[in-house]
Amino acid sequence: MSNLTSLYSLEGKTALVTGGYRGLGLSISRGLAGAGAKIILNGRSADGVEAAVEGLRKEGYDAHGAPFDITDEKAVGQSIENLTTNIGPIDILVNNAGIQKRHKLEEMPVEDFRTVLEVNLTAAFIVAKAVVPGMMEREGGKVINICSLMSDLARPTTGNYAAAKGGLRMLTRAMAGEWASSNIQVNGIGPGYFATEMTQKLKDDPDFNSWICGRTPAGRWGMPEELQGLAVFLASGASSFVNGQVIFVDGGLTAVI
Ligand code: GCO
Repeated sequence: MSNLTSLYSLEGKTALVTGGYRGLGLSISRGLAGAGAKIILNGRSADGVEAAVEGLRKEGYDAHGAPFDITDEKAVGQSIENLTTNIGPIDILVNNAGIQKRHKLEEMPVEDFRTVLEVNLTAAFIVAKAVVPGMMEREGGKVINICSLMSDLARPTTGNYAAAKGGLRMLTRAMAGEWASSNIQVNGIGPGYFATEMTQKLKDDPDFNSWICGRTPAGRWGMPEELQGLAVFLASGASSFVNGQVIFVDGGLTAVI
């Protein structure tokens, strides 16, 4: 294996991907597995996690399931302890899980604001807080926070999501600042518009689809596999001196007005 190829290898590494059983999380999980990582897929749906694990195993990957509620600090702590004992220490954490509850702000139930912040932002803190002590003991690790184009830009009806993803961008910087000295690199990925379960209704809307294709310099929606290369880079030794950055994978959308 050439030195450069080994730089991107995840052989011998274990990655936990929250919300990793579907959508962008599953695509990222497949990319990390393809680079050699042992993959642990998290999700609230035990059936969904099991199906995704079976699928990755059929593709020849070393995949495991971990259905737990990432917003429940006690459940997270217990799950991370069990995973470390039964599968091995977690070298790579991808905080991917996220939900949307779209409303006009003035009509948004406070509960929907709270829930989106809880899942998309606070949970990233809860899971990282449970995983990072082990990384510190082993003097190294990787945390990848799945931010969004909405870490920088908002659009009507997504104020809770934009607030959460904007916070996640700053939390990424805060984590990087506090954990870099332990050789833990924390960075973010900011997806633009990708066709997933969460956005299918938007993509099926001719007016919205036309707007996004016009607003995005690449003139199209992203394909979930187009996140895999950056995920592998940020999870590997190739990014050992990259800290606190959010890199947008958005066809140029955030680069232009
Ligand atoms: C929306 C979309 C967006 C994107 C997401 C990509 O309602 O406009 O759900 O929020 O999907 O931000 O990162």
